[in-house]
Amino acid sequence: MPPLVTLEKHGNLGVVALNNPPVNALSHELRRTLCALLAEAFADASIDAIVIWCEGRTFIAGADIREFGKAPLAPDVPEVVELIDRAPKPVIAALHGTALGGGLELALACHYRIAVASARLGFPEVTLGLLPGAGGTQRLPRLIGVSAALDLIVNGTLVSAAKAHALGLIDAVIEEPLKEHAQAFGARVLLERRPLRRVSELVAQLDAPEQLEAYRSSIAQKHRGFLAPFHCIEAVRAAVELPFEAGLQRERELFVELMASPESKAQRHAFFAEREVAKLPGLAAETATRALRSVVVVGCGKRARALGACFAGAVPAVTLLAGTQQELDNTVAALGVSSAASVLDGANAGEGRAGMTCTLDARLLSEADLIVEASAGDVAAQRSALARFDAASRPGAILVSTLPYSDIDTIASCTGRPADVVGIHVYRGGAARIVEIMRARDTSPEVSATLMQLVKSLGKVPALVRGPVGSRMFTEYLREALFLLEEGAVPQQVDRVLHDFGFQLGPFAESDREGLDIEWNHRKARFDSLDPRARACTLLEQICEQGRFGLQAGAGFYRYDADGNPIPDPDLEALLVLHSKDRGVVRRTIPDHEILERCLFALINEGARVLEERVAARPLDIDMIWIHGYAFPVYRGGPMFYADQLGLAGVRDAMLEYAAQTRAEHRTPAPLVERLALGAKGFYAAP
Ligand code: 3H9
Repeated sequence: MPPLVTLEKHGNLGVVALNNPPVNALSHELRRTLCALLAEAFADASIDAIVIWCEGRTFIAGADIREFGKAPLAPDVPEVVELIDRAPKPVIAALHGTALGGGLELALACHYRIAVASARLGFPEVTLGLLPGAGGTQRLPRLIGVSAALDLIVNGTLVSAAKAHALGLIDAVIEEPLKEHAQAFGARVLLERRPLRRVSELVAQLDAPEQLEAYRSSIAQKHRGFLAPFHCIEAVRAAVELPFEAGLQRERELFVELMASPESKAQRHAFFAEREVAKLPGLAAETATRALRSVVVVGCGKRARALGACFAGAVPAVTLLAGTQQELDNTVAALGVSSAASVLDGANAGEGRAGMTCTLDARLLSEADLIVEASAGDVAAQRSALARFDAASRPGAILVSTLPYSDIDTIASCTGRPADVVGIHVYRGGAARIVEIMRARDTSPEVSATLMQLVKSLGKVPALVRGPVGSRMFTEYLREALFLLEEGAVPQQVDRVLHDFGFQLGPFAESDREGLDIEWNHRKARFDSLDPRARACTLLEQICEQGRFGLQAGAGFYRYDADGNPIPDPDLEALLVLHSKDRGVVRRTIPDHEILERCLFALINEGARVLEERVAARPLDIDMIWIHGYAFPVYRGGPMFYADQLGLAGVRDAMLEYAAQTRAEHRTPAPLVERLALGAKGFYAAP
């Protein structure tokens, strides 16, 4: 292995190169070697200035996150940074790739900073539930002012080299190759006898006396539930109110507090889970994939348009196949709209407009590499559609089902090529970052790998599963919420409790937004298999039978005003009261904590069943689906991580208690919950 750090002499310049792939994280061994070589360069009388740069694809991307939570080993990142600040000769940081977190802090302690044009700089610590803990919160406001510093630190925004230069964060944008131009810059610093510019010696000042309070109020709603953004503001306050050394100490205290917080633990878990989710055990990284040059999405409805817009970002030819002239005309008209409505919703809206066409010509099926069924509303229709595609398409074409609740094995079995069949589920009309890829029993690894690669190329996170996960868990969550309505709660109370927990929307507002017909159809399809209480809880059909299909229809669990804002509806509440009476249920005031626990535990319990049945391979797949698909608060780490933090014995006991209290059989803890609770284990430590 090449050394992690080297020191070369070029005339009177010392060039320190870091080489710690993939992202030059500041690991312990790297810090140790770096300090030793810096000390050597400081002591070497033949070296007048030092350039620090990195081999590989990036400058230092931060502290080594894998060391977090372990006993700190000296020298720590702040020690390295302060060593550079106190250097007796100019130190120049030469940046490329991403200079992030501790990496940018190291650069800020240097006396000059230069970057190539493609470099990006920032403090993403806040996304890990942390703050820059190696002087970043003290130096950045001193260098670029409080307002710009708050923006970078609190929002984790990355800036380009040009922007960084405009802000005064770097001294120059230089040409490539980096190493040579950095040395030339170093030589200039010496030639011009530029002074040692220590950022720590500058002064940070507020623009207005109430600036920090005003900023805090302005971010309160956006960062609701998170701890780190508010600690970041406090650290910046220290930069303006305290001398540098005392400010560093305050920053350290706040950093240590965050590091120990459940919020940061959950966010760090989410960081690694997001990278792990795409590496599925059993699907080798080198699995071959098929080329995707053309995709036909069959249908022109909401689902089809959302899928088409997604794919158009990554596949050269994406065509929506209309069933009728009317559909074709409507879709073409919708494609022409310039607002972000309909087709262009989602992250890839721009590309979607450029790359998508619509046709009536079904002969296109014979040329497609991927055919997506997005028009059928039930399993029978989906089966017959896939059988038709099977006959019409060429060998090797991949056939995709998109029903969120469908049994993918049943659908695949209606074709003569089950190895080529797979299901996908996009969330929030394709705007969510997660895509569930549902492989059937016989789906070939090549087909799974092709879909995983496609999803990654869309900038989204793929979760490879054996059947519906998110929607299946949502059904149980909603069912519990409906039982609460039956027992005495109203939608706005349940939604408020889940919103306060950290969801953007509670289960009723979420269902209204997605459309109640989806859950209703699913309920009808499996009515016979429901337990007696679920069958008797007919609230969903009563609401849908009134045409209240949710937000689009103007009413669902709420009524909606012209701007789509939900309004609690007395008619709905009257319906609830009548329903409870018919069922012989005496309505009661249900405490918030009961609402929260019953809804969350229903979710967790179904997650346990999903794991037990191996529909999801790992708890992290479920956590990613819920964080990205349903906006489960990332600072709680996802339902399975959260359950582990609560302790499964407590979850099991509470479920049994509620079951006894409300005599609801379905709340029996899943066998996996029982087993783990008995063994004092969690989902993430399951045998
Ligand atoms: C910090 O600096 C605290 C200080 O303020 C104070 C200290 C006292 N450490 O994302 P990728 C791994 S906090 C360890 O797939 P990309 C990553 O897990 C840190 N490992 O690549 C993955 O491993 P694997 C502040 C790290 O090109 C591999 O590298 N910095 C770290 O899509 C490739 O990553 C951050 O928060 C790390 N710091 O994106 C930056 N970073 O191959 C976090 C990455 O085993 N990192 N890995 O799955 C990123 O945002 C992206 O990784 C980056 C590259 C943009 C750099």
